Amino acid sequence: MYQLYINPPKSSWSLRPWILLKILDIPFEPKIVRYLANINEQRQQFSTFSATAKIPVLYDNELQIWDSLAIFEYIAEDHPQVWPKDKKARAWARSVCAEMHSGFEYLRNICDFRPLEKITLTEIPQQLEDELKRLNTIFAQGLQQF
Ligand SMILES: N[C@@H](CCC(=O)N[C@@H](CS)C(=O)NCC(=O)O)C(=O)O
Repeated sequence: MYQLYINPPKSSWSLRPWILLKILDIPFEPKIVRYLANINEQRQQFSTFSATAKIPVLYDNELQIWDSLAIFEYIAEDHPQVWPKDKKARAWARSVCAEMHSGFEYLRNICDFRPLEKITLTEIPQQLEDELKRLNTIFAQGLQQF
């Protein structure tokens, strides 16, 4: 069975493969890890199971996959329902995932992932506004096309 190292309430990166496995009903063992106040200690601890000392990390027996998008692709090899069947829809889905994976810097930094807290912004910089618009476009396009 897969093992997935995650910190669910604190890490949006962790939630991505967790949601995927849950939605597709793929059995896995969650390995819950916690952030430490001392980042050096945390990295030392995380490096015992993660090549980058970051999470999420998936294990398939002794094989380690240490990046969320790589985890999706690895799971897709045995579970083709991860990506849409239709080639065009698949290309769109992959583009959106890659865009989210490597972009949205302002959203990520300004709207830090803290689902249990309310964050009040005193201003919305133009770059954040642009990223939010882009996000809305992606959702609208996806819903309309597929
Ligand atoms: N590109 C990586 C990013 C992983 C990442 O940044 N994880 C954060 C969790 S939110 C982390 O472990 N940070 C700890 C650190 O930076 O030392 C992925 O997609 O898995």
